[in-house]
Amino acid sequence: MKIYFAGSIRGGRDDMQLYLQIIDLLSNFGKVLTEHIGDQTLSVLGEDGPTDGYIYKRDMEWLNEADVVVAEVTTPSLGVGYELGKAEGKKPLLCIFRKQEGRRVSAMISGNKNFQVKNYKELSDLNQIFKDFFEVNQI
Ligand code: 6IA
Repeated sequence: MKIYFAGSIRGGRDDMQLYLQIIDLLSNFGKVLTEHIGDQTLSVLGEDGPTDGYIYKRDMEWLNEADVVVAEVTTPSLGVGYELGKAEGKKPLLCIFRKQEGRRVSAMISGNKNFQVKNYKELSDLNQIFKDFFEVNQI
């Protein structure tokens, strides 16, 4: 099972620690192709070597190769929204959103029946959400 995990980079790195833990949890269900999303050395500028063109091409290849896409959508990110749009209708998608005061998921995601959005409060809630998702979408 190849998993494409999407999370904000230039959209904001507030949840970086959490991404790291989510990637760890997802590794129990398959190979996470995008482990760098939780990379603590990656700042909001996301600059350290490869060009943006290289990153785009590599990520699109991984997205095509992935069996499923799991996106953390609490921190709004243009890149994550783009990835979700590209994958829509092609592979199973799961969006996870940390419910909190003053934040709502974009209607372009929550209003789209192709996107399964699951709310959670803390990391421990995710295990069951992932179990259910991967059970239904076994490869
Ligand atoms: O608009 P954002 O930067 O928030 O978009 C984040 C999403 O786009 C993530 O889910 C990634 O899959 C992808 N993405 C955007 N920037 C990068 C990036 N930059 N590296 C990998 N994926 C990215 C810095 C790379 C660094 C290791 C040289």
